[in-house]
Amino acid sequence: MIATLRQISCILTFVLLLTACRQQHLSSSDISLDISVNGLLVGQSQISVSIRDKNGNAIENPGTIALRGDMDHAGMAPVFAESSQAIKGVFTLPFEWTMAGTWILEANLTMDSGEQVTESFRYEILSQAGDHEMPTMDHNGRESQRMDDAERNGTPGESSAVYMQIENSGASAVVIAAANSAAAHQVEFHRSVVDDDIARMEAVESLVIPAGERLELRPGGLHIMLRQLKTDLKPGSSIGLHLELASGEMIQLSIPILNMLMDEDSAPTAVGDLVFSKLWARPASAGVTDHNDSSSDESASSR
Ligand SMILES: [Cu+2]
Repeated sequence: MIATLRQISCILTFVLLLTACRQQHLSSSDISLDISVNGLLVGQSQISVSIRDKNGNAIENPGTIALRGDMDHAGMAPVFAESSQAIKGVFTLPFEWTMAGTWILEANLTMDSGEQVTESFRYEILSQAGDHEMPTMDHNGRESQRMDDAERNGTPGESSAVYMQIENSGASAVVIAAANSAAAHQVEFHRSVVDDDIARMEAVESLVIPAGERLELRPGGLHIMLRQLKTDLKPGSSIGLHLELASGEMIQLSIPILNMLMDEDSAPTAVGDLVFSKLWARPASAGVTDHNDSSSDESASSR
């Protein structure tokens, strides 16, 4: 009897809370976020983000929208845009596609209540000159492809890139012959190159820092590629990176995982003649890999 009363009062409180919430603000689950892009060629475009409630009605002051565009390979620089001015529930933002290729556009709405709604979309951006290859998009008047969670978690996942500046104050050139990290199965030196507005990456055998010079690893240029990640790279965490010099010397660095590099993040590390600064790596999630751990547990228990 007491339990029943308590249950009833619980339900009542819940209903009251729900009603109160509904009156104050919309919850994030009541919101739908849609994107339309005016311009799918390299260069300036205009992106409209419309925020509607469940019934399709425009929401007057939805909050602040933040766009982040990433190319599907990790070596390129992301593009950002932000606006808190919506007209009849629609934000209109200028956005620049800096390269041709596949882009993942993430739209994040922060409501006045602090709640957030995030959706990701995939776009194929073509170069101005007119490409030979047709983009992989549907032709039903929708140029975007909403991504499901599995896709989102897998992309740009599995790979990330490490950036840094290396200064050589010594009298002879330093050659970094190899790199490895416990965070990835494969670590390679890459260079992002652009041919006819198409971005691609090519492998570089070693990193050479001439005497008295500085080598810059940055988005859109040289980078250290982490492939087949073993662990998720979460913003705020860090990973270890070993560099092997041609001289045989080993250098151990700690690389912070950052969404983007800020000045305050750069703490230089000096090793011999070299000074490493502006170290960072892109967040990414490890791909779906084999789960050998669980199978070994099984074989242990069956014995
Ligand atoms: Cu790369």
